[in-house]
Amino acid sequence: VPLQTKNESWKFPKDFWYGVAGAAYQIEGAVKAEGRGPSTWDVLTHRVANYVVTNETGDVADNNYYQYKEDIARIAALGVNTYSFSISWSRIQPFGTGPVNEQALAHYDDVIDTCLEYNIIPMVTLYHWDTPLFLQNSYGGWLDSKIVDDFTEYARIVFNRYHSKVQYWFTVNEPIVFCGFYPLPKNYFKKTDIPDIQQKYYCGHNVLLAHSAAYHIGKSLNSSLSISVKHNGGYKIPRTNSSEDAIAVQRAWDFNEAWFSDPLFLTGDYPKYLKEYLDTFLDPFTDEQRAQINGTSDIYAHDAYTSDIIMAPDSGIDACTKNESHPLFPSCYNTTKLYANDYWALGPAGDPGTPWLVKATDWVPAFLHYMQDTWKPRGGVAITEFGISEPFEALKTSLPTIVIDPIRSKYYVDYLEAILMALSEGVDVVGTLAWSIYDNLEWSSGYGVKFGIQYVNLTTQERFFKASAFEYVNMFNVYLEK
Ligand code: GBH
Repeated sequence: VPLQTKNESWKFPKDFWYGVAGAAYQIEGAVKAEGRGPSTWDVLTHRVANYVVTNETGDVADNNYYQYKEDIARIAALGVNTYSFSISWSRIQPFGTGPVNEQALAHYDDVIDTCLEYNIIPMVTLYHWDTPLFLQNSYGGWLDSKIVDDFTEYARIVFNRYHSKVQYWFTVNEPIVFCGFYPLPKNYFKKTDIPDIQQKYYCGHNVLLAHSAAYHIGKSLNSSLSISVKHNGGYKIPRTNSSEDAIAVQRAWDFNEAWFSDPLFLTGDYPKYLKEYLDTFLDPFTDEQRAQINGTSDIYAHDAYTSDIIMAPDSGIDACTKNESHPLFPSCYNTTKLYANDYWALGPAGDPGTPWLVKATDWVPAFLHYMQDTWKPRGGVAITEFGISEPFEALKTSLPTIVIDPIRSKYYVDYLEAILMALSEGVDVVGTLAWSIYDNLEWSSGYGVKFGIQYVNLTTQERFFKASAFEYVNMFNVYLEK
């Protein structure tokens, strides 16, 4: 009888990076400080009633703009080795184009230098959803190809300033998500003639051009930089083994991850089914553009929180086309996606505030294999966000300084074990980033949905570790190759 389980030999490689992540608008606050210009999110939070369910804003958030030194010291003390944050474009260029704000550049210099002092690897995301308002209102932001040059110029400024200190870069966070914000609420932003259902794809088109242009600028400054897009989505599991569900799964990949991953890693162009659809209203990429886009992502960076069950509609895989003008109209895909919570017991139900997220850690090895085998990233696969929200009130213990969060702890332990298993099976996983460094503005869900491995008292701005922070780092104490 074998006494040892196979995890005897499990190891994270020596150079594995393991850290925590946050994003500018969700944590910084200080929205009017040191020359910051407004972004789309200032309008969404201040002007659009109930866009954030609680009508909360990022005005103060976690006060990270002022407490970053304490924040970095705390994560260093915890024992992780990486901090991933985003830069606010409208701090660097208050109008998104034109004048550069030296105070903001000096601020992020200090954030980066503080990381380096503590031996924390800084990772920078250029854009995590906060479009400078001037760009949104002058030409529609990501809907217009003008943003390609503006983003490229912004990237040039930031790469120029920090390329000798920062090795890991992400240009844009989750384009599927922020392109999906379009159409933005009417009457608050510049009007556009692009039909609602096409807007997200115009956005995606400009994202691919802007990202790839920025990539080439970064690489020309320093060819050893690692520059990637942060992808997102769930692993796609067919509801049954029917051939229709298999088609539904393939469509789901095509209209989500592959929308950006196939152009970046494989072909410079969209996956087949998506391309057929997009060619009905977008100019196809030119040969030159395809050459510019192809190969411009070093790691397959995925924010992989969960899995989704995918099925063909009850009325058949093509039933959704009946009243549509094109056989691959994306509603075909939309009607096939089911939240795991509702349809299949993948794991314990999550926070009611995040119905899209269940703990589906059993599927992580298959997911990692799929990413590596499908997109073959030269820099390996990384989980650049993972985590689970857990309501706080029920979890507060009598101790004043620690929060017990068993659902999150179990999620991190099981997820990291699944990564160890995938590593032992040959998947080149290079790092993980826990979302999030602490509870923060969970976008339109407000502050009540809590993903942090630290709790923040938003009145006093005091930080408290949760138990999951220690569980997370302990996995590396135990399994990191010495
Ligand atoms: C990440 O997105 C973000 O990068 C990060 O800023 C955020 O705080 C974190 O997740 C936690 O949510 O409400 O049913 O329409 C993860 C991908 C895509 C998951 C949008 C939630 C909305 C589902 N997210 N999705 S629904």
